[in-house]
Amino acid sequence: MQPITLTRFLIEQQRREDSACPAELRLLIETVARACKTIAHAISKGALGDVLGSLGSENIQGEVQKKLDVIANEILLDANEWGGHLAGMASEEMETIHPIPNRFPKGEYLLLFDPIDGSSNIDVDLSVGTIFSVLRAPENSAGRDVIEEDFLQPGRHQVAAGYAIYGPQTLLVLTLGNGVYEFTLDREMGAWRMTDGPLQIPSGTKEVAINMARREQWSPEVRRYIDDRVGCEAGPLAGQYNMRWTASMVADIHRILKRGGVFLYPADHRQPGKARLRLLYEANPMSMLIEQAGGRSSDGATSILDARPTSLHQRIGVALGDPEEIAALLSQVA
Ligand code: FDP
Repeated sequence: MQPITLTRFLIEQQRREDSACPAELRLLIETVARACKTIAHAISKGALGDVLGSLGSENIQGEVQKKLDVIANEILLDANEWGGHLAGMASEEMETIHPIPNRFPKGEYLLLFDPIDGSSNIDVDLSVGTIFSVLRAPENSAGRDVIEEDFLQPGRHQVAAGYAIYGPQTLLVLTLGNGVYEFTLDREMGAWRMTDGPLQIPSGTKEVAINMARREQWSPEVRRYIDDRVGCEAGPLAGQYNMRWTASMVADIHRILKRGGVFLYPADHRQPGKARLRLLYEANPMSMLIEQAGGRSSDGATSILDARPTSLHQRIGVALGDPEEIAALLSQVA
């Protein structure tokens, strides 16, 4: 028998007595998943589809936009605008929020996304992904256009989060707040089929993902934690740990969900507020997935899911993965 489809999984979630998946959310997730299929198709064309390379423009973060960043952003906007499930969207690639235009019916959800995460990998045929987060629009936004403040909710308020990973297989990894499930794209049938879940991060895996080239930005505590594991010659942990860094958060987090270990992108301890990863559409959805799979998230002080956002493109220091590794990291800080 074939594994169940995403559609069936979502309908079964909707039918549960303690359902956290009303029909509108189900349709929204189906729409995002459909858009990810379209993105996967565009990526797979590569040079033949003229989708590789840069556009010469910069996004709000001051980063050079790849053609696929813009293509994927458009695909997600077009797919989600007219369905009636959303009040607005926000994206890494757009300076301001995108309220649903008045010509379409509006719904009660907000969708935030990073259309292509790990963009530096696109042109060299390594894994990239799409990350998404779903929030409920605040009650006081009913009857008016949503504004940026409506999106500034802690990650704990997310009602769904997930990513698609475009790698050797195309996968969708999803949580609705009761476990994490993996679906593989069945290209012949055009369906997402469940291939794993509920995922539980394997404990005790001695793998660390961090960009060692940023060492000068790390606090003394992060340096100690890393030096004990991958820089040590004689300490008690010598020779036990391995390093992995793909420069694609989706790929690194997927490996941790499946195989264990820890992912770090610390804030720059020399400049308060300076960090690499974006809170609302990168750190929050990944933290929800990691915590739902038995892992832990931390910004160095609290769970990332409790961080209070103050702006749409805010950045944050990130530690995600095996709870024992996060505890070991935090014990350096205490
Ligand atoms: P990218 O900007 O290429 O989309 O989103 C930030 C991110 O990728 C993460 O996916 C990745 O983990 C990180 O940046 C890569 O950072 P480095 O350039 O420091 O390797």
